[in-house]
Order: sequence, then C-alpha cells, then structure tokens
Amino acid sequence: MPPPHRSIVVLGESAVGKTCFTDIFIQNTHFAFYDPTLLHTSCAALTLDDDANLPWDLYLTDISSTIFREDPRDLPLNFLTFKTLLERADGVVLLYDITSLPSFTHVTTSGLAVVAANRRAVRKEDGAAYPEAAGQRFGCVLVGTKADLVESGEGRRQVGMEDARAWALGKGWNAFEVDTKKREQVVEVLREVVRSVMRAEKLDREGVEEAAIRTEEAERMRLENEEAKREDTNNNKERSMFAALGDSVKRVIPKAKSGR
Ligand SMILES: Nc1nc2c(ncn2[C@@H]2O[C@H](COP(=O)(O)OP(=O)(O)O)[C@@H](O)[C@H]2O)c(=O)[nH]1
Ligand SMILES: [Mg+2]
Repeated sequence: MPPPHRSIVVLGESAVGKTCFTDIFIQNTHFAFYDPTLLHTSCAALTLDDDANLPWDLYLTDISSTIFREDPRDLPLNFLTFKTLLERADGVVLLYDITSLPSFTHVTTSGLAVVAANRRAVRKEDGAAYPEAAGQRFGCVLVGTKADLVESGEGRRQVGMEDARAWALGKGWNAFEVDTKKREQVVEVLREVVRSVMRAEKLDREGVEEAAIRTEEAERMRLENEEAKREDTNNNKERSMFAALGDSVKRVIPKAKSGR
C-alpha cells in the first residue's frame, strides 16, 4: 500500500523563512536549487514516533501571505493557483518571525482569514457537506522562526512565546519556535501538523456521519407523520360515513319497529 500523503501549505509574510523551512525538510539544505528538468519533488517522508510503521509523504508548498494583502489583480495567475493550493491543503503551518511583530499579526489575522475563506464546502468524494460553516477543517500549527537570533542576542524578540502559545491554544493548535537551519526542529513541527490533520479529519468524518444520521432520522419522522396523518384522514372519513349511515339507520329502524 502506498504511504498516505498529505499537502501542507507553509504560509507567512515575506522573509519570515518559508523557503528555508520548506527546503530543510524536503532537501535537507537551506535555499535548495530546484532544477525543473530534474523533476525535483516537493515531497519528503515523515514518520510519527507513535506510529512507527507508517511513514507519511508530505508535500510542502510555501505561499506568501503578503500577496493576499496586495491587489490580487496584479497577480491573477498566481493568485488563483494559491487559492487552489489553500483549498487542497490538508494542513497549514502559520509561520512568523519572532523578531517581527507585524509578521505575527498579519499571519494570525489576514493570513488565517485567507485560509478559512478558501476551504471546500462539500466533500470531494461524495459531495457530503462539511459540518462546519467555514467548510473543511484543516490541521494547523503556529511557528515562530529565528529563535537562534534571539538566543545569540543578534535579534530582539518582538513576539512573546506565551502570547503565541495562548493564541494558538485558543484555536486548538500548538505553537513552536524554531531555527530553520535545524531539520529536527522542523520535523517535530511537521509531526504535530500531521497529528493536527488527523484530528481535523476525524472531526469532519464524525460530523458528516452525525449529519447523515440526523437527516435519516428526520426523514423517518416525516414519513411517520405522513402515515399518521393519512390514518387520521381515513378514520375521519369512516367516522363521518358511519355518522351518516347512523342517521339513515335511525330513520329506517323506527319504521321497521312500528311495522311489527
Ligand atoms: N537566523 C535565522 N535566519 C533565518 C531563519 N529562517 C530564515 N532565515 C533567514 O531569513 C531570510 C529569509 O528567509 P526565506 O526562507 O527566504 O524567507 P521567505 O521569504 O519567507 O521564503 C534569509 O536570509 C534566511 O537565511 C532562522 O530560523 N534563523
Ligand atoms: Mg521564499
């Protein structure tokens, strides 16, 4: 059986480290050189520690949240491609730079809003409506980059770890801080994305099943009501028939008695 594959979008403002984050996972290097003639893949295998026999194939694409704040008419083609990628994404890494507060503010507001606005309303396989009004759920983590700069004193922290964690927890997600040169840190983040994707998929599956049961129940009740109404009408008809019959019987019987 082929390994399960999932698509992950790495979303963040320009220069937060999306390319570094993606390349260290896929190619195990910073700023990999992609030669299109060599058909470089954007996919790498990932094993969850609690699920050792199941390597996942993760496809990573990095998307700039900056372009969504600019006029999309400037980039009609890219914009459409990005919307499709967001719609197809199973998981999202919201990336910001811990030395830049605007990078955190933008990705957690307009960046996240763009993801939410581009989710599928119905399930691709069978057209079943997703239970949430916002459409298909997605796995997600919040990740601050350039942790090494703050540690070495080269950069000043502008986003508190606790603030980031509190924001993420409010959404049901985890938060991390990484140095994108350290692959193991990036892999740890992606393991959590996969777990979050699995939780999102389970909730959607259960929601769709519950909705189907509710629809079935509503249909059964509707049929029962119709049947009850039909019976009521028949009973009423019979009653009025007997009532009418009763009058004529009353009219007939006294005559019969008097004739004795
Ligand atoms: N010190 C440090 N620099 C980083 C880190 N991640 C990215 N960078 C640097 O930030 C700059 C922008 O990175 P890039 O991946 O091109 O950002 P993108 O525009 O989001 O794709 C580059 O100079 C990177 O070397 C990190 O974790 N630590
Ligand atoms: Mg880049």
